[in-house]
Amino acid sequence: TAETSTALTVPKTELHIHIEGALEPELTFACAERNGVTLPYAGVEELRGRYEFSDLQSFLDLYYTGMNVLHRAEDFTALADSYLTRAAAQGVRHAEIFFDPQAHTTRGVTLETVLDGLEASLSTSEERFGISTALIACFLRDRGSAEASRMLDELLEHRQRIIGIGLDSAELGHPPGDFAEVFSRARRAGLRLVAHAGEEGPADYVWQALDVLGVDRIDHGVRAVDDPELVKRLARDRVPLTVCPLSNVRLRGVDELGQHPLPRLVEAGVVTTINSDDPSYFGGYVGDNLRAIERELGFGEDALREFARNSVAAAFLGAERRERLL
Ligand code: ES4
Ligand code: ZN
Repeated sequence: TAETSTALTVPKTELHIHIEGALEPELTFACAERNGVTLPYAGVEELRGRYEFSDLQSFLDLYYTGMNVLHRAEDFTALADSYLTRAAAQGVRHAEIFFDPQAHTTRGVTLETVLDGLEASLSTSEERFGISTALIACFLRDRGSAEASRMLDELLEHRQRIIGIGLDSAELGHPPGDFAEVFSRARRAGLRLVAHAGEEGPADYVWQALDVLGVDRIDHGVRAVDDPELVKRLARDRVPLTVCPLSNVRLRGVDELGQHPLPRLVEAGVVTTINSDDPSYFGGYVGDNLRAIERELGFGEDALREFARNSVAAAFLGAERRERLL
């Protein structure tokens, strides 16, 4: 039953969750009301009804529009609390949470407001929800490397508030190699590095993320299955992939869950982890993703536990917390 399924009960670490993608329609409307924003939807059900996507860009359009209701620090606090509440209900014990600074600063919300708001929730996540948390700031690759470089300067003024940087948004035409200088500066500042690659983009973008950026993990990476040499490299070097099965289906990266490349990656010995990406938009939180692959791809209890162990191993954690999660 749902109550006892391993998918729900196994202690989980989540490594690929965009906090702005945890914005549920109810909170969108609540923030709109208190901030005097008029939404082009009659209500929660109409908004949720728009969550039908043909590709990554069709999702991003709605995602960036949705977050326009986030203005004050309290809005970001409520967003993080909403995520923690749902994640705790699905057994999450540790979460490394992405946020998109440029999606806010470019519309007049300061980095400080975003960080203050998120931290007001996350700084007590362990006491309140049993979930340790850390923040990863992602650059919007479609806005280019010059803007990313300026945002890194600003982030470095808050160096101690984030554990790493990432690279997200529209992938095609925006290869990782463009961000070589930004990532090398971040590395020198002691930040951990991740990048979305091989979500819609080709296997070559995964190679660039590895060889040019030197990332610690690849976000998505599913297109690696098109390149046997790349699969071998990922397996040999134990580079973790943060796979998001329901996201790939909703954004039409795969036709249906039963066709997902995850089993091929696992079979080839690639270290894979299961994550929710944008849980409000893609039909579920991390436990829902695990239940879906259990049902549609036939992964059993041992496999689900292995995904959870892989996530703990791939997390940017100190030895003490890591031990407690195993
Ligand atoms: C994202 Cl699914 C996905 N891909 C790329 N960038 C993103 N930002 C938020 N969700
Ligand atoms: Zn993502």
